[in-house]
Amino acid sequence: MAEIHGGQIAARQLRAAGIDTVFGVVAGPMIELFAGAQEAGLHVVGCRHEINGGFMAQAWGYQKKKAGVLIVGSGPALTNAITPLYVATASALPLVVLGGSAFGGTLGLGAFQELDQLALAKPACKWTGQVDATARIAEWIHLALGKAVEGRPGGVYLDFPGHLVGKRVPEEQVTLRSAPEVTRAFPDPDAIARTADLLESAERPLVLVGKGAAWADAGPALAKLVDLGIPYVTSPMARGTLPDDHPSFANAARSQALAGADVIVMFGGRFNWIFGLGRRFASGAKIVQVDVEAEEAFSGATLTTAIVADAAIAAEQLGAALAGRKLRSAGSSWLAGLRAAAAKNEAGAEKALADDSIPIQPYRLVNEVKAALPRDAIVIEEGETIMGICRAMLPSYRSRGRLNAGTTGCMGVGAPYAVGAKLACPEAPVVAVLGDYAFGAAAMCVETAQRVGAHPVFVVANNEGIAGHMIQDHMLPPGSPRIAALLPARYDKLAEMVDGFAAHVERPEQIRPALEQALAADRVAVVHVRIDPKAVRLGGSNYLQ
Ligand SMILES: Cc1ncc(C[n+]2csc(CCOP(=O)(O)OP(=O)(O)O)c2C)c(N)n1
Repeated sequence: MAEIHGGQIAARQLRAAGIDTVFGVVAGPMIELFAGAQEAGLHVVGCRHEINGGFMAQAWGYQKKKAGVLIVGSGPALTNAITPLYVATASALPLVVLGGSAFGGTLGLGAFQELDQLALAKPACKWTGQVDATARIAEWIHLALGKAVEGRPGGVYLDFPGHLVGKRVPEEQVTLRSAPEVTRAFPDPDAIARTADLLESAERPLVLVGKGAAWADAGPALAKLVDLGIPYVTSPMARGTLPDDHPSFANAARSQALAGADVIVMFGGRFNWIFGLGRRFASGAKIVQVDVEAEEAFSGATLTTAIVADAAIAAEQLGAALAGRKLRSAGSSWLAGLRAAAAKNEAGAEKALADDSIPIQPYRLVNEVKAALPRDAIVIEEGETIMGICRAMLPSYRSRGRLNAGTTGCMGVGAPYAVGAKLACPEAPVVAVLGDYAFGAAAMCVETAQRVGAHPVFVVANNEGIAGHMIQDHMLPPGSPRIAALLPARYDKLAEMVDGFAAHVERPEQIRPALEQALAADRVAVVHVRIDPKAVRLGGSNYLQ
């Protein structure tokens, strides 16, 4: 009777669920899982740190609309995976961590890497489980993959007690599970009819778009709504769900839009700090929220109605309900006023965008990236100063094509997100504009990227520190040792280290050719741009808004 070990069972279930790529750092007691995955023909991406692997996996999963899978060993390997689990859950990205833990039979005695891994993972996860028998591994993986992607996506941890991993069981005892068809949540027709009436009679309607709408691929359905002349504002990562050159796109007049609207319909986003905790609206404004989770109805925003539904289906039905009706706001000055405000806000940065100075000003760098950016690019931005400027200035035209520090503002996500996204979408140009701190926090991803044949372009905006020298010079004691300012290191050397494409840029006119060569290089690319350490973003911090 043929016997198979736990790693082979896991790999077969992953394969059956349509997972062809997994991420991880090879470690005990999970070596059999890596071996099983390779034997089953999965692409196993060996990462340089579990935190990077967890971010790669969640970006891969977000692009593929599947669970991103990270395999880690016990003890410190698992603690390293807690941050990506927390980020995945907070940012609603699909991640499954399969973590080995110490062998049963020795627990309590100081076993190697002994740790209550489930307890540690729990607050960072939407679901946790622990394998209780080798023959049930397929079933546990089936559960974990489903929990990560259904409802609101998030982080899931499945613990593998070490002694169950290498154990062999007769093949007949193993049953692979197949995923059920999960229908998408349809909205209450009555609530849709009432929301359509609200939008029809609104003087200043506004649509808000969150990452749930991107996950639901709601762009075409949302277009039917905003094409009626309704302005819309997106969360930073929902950019591109509708192309940013849509005439109703109002992110550049976001404050005016939020404060001025009298009817707001939110699709797939949460009223957390990213939308001002739901407190930025005019008093008396009517707010309808469409979300797959009913509990989201209770937040800082005072809702008129919460519609529990898939964002694409709700948008489609709302569009159908409004077809042929004339909105009261049509032809009014509401959309035109926001467009004018957006143009004025954008004009405020015009001089900075064209600045010829040396050292290079960050707005000029971002303007050059914008000019070189292919329309189908996946764009990633990270840092404090540079992320804020990219968010304001770089467009997105592709659904799920925008990734950044997200709900948790976590630094160190940008480089691994770029690798994970590139592995999921090899045909897409992937451009990650990262601060020097942000890039440095995950810089070994350059080696991983080159080794696994994922070739993003990393643009390192080097202003020599955390928010350049701003914090060091103005917020820390004068003359104190440098803790926020960093050395003017040559990060392009990291690309040279692995025979990637490296460019070092100090003058504005060198930026575009370097970017164009990097995009065409077919190797991992680091375009290192020295920018003014004293330069700040117009308009203040990303996190204190
Ligand atoms: C994991 C984590 N640690 C620390 C911070 C605090 N923090 C916010 S922005 C930032 C770095 C910004 O510097 P850089 O990436 O060089 O971009 P710049 O602001 O200089 O453009 C840090 C450390 C954080 N957000 N996340």
